[in-house]
Amino acid sequence: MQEITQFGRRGLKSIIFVLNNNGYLIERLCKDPNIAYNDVASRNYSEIPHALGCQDWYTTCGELDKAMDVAGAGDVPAYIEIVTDTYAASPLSMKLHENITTLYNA
Ligand SMILES: Cc1ncc(C[n+]2csc(CCOP(=O)(O)OP(=O)(O)O)c2C)c(N)n1
Repeated sequence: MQEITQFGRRGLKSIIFVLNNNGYLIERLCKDPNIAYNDVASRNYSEIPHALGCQDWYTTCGELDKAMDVAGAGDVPAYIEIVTDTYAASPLSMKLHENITTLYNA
């Protein structure tokens, strides 16, 4: 997160994507997915660039197509939060989860 300060300080037109899945997905998949210690408290991620001194950044947790258009134009730095389902996982991650008993017993 500290690097965002440097991006702002140097005036770089960065594009940052934050994937917000509400917690530690890979840890969820290694045991009971519902264990509460893998939940992360809700944060106002889109306010982070401003809090870190970045001026005039485009920040959004809104509609993705519009965000991609703005970011693609390249005129301003962009900070785009993408909220996914808490349990949305790649096929490979799901294979790990499905075989967790075998892995732990190995
Ligand atoms: C400094 C540190 N603390 C704790 C861990 C243990 N750990 C491994 S993966 C993980 C969760 C990863 O969550 P995130 O980066 O949000 O990715 P996700 O699995 O949700 O896609 C944690 C806490 C670690 N690897 N490093």
